[in-house]
Amino acid sequence: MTYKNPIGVDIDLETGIIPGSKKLVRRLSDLKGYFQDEEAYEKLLEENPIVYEVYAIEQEEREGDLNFATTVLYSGRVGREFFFTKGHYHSKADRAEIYYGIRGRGGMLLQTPEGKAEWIEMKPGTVVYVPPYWAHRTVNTGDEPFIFLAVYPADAGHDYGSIAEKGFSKLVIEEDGRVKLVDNPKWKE
Ligand code: S6P
Ligand code: ZN
Repeated sequence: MTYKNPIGVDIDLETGIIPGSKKLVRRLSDLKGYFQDEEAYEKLLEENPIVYEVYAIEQEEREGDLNFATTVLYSGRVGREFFFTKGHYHSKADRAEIYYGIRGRGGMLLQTPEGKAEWIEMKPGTVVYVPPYWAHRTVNTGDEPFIFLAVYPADAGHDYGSIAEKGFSKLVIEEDGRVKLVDNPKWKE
């Protein structure tokens, strides 16, 4: 039997950086078709800001093993919609996940394949359990980077297809300085 070596790392709680991790950058141009307000999207595309960065330590896709990653989701809006991550189901749909809030304010939008949505507010210290089968997307509703840790099965994988195509049944928007969830007019089951 050969054993893997344990890992201990310190997350930089200001920047979200995990030493030795693999970095992924998502700019606004990577999120084409995701936001409701296409005009506002095209306008902001001139700047093409970074929407989020992911710092991941991942293992081979094997049952029983775990990956972990921080996400740094920047503050911003496209029209009235707050910046968000793409959102996904897991390729192995029954794989669950744990999130832990590190910095900033935001929340998680979750959804069953039938479109039943849940919104869970997150701040530093909040733990969110993502049950099997639920799609999940994080949203920055604050004015500083929203940073969190995710721990997920190494064989979970990401299924972006259906969210890229249909989105979530709810939109998270700003209205009169408040965070509001409204029905997505484009949602179809
Ligand atoms: C992985 C976990 C997170 C996200 C990250 C970016 O299962 O849920 O690390 O990958 O927050 O979001 P997305 O939807 O672009 O993968
Ligand atoms: Zn996930």
